[in-house]
Amino acid sequence: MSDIKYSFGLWTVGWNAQDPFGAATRPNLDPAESIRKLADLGAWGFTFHDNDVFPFDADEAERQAHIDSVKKASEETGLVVEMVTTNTFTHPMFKDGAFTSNNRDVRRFGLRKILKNVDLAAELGATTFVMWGGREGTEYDNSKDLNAAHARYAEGIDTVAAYIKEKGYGLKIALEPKPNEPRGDIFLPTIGHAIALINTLDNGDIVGLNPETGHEQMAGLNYTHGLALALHVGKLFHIDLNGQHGPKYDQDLVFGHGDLLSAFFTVDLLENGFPNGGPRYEGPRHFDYKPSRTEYLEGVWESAKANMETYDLLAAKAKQYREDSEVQAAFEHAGIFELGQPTLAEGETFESFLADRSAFEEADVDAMAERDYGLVRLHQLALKHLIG
Ligand code: 3MF
Ligand code: MG
Ligand code: MG
Ligand code: MG
Repeated sequence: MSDIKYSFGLWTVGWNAQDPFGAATRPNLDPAESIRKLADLGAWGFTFHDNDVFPFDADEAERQAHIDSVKKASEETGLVVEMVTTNTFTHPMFKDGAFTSNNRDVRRFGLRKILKNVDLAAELGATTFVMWGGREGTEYDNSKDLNAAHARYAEGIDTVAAYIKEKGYGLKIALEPKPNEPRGDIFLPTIGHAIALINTLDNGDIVGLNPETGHEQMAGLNYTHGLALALHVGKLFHIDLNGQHGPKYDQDLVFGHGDLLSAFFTVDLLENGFPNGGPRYEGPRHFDYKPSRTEYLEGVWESAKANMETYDLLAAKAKQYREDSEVQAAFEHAGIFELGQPTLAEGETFESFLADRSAFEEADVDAMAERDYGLVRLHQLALKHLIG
């Protein structure tokens, strides 16, 4: 495996493949065993929900024993706990949400569960705290006061952020948008929605995003564009990589096993950055996928390996693509470097801009209309690098 920092959620390889229509097809795995196995496969880190490691109803001694077992595996293998997240979706009490439940007692319980897990995340040295509001949403538009629901969501996130600051923890919160499933409509369905709410928070400086490939594609959106916006506004704190075939249920396929061309451009952005420079993602390449229900244990580890292998292959292809002089010439021809130039000249005033007759009155609009950008040729060059 390459020196890229790969990490996996313990709930990914640990999924026993129970789905809404059928029973588990695999046994539950011991988290410590999964950590050892992931280390053998070449991973760098792992992540987990509180209840991936200990049961919801564990008493303090039981909880600590489970945490100690994971800690030991982490220390023995050198695998880093880079992110921790909280399960506020499995227990029936969360059926109407955690931060946005109509029931205030549920909201207070959910907040306490999350704060307790923030303490654990800090103790284990994690740097990111993900919040996926899986049950924050509705099936029916009259189920909630939708303004109050967004206010309670913001209150919940802001309270967790304030707690992190008060404790002096080195943690940042990353919200994970998803349009639907398990709720009919989930609040903060896309990267853009989440950014809008983050901008209203008192402690929004430590709140960003954990976009998932499949979640954006479920909404019919372009994952790479979403990552670009999040980078542009300084909010790409973490990522969930996986595979998805367009708008349908959340498939959580191996990275690259869905829209391969999209995966290529995602890797190109992550590994090579924007063509004109700009903000870069420095965090781990984190996979949130599910070994398909048809696989048994061998298939679990094959599929885990496939995520890293696919990413490595795409990273190598993307490097060759960027280093290809024909591609660079096609970038130039397409105006990709020209887009890096500000539209107004440095220090240009409205007066000088309005006086520039070449920009408007005497502009050659026919020449502009007839320009051939060569974008199909450029895309074909990418395709040749990918499959040639
Ligand atoms: C659901 C998800 C979640 C989140 C996780 C936070 C169970 O579609 O993607 O995985 O990623 O809760 O990291
Ligand atoms: Mg998901
Ligand atoms: Mg998914
Ligand atoms: Mg996810």
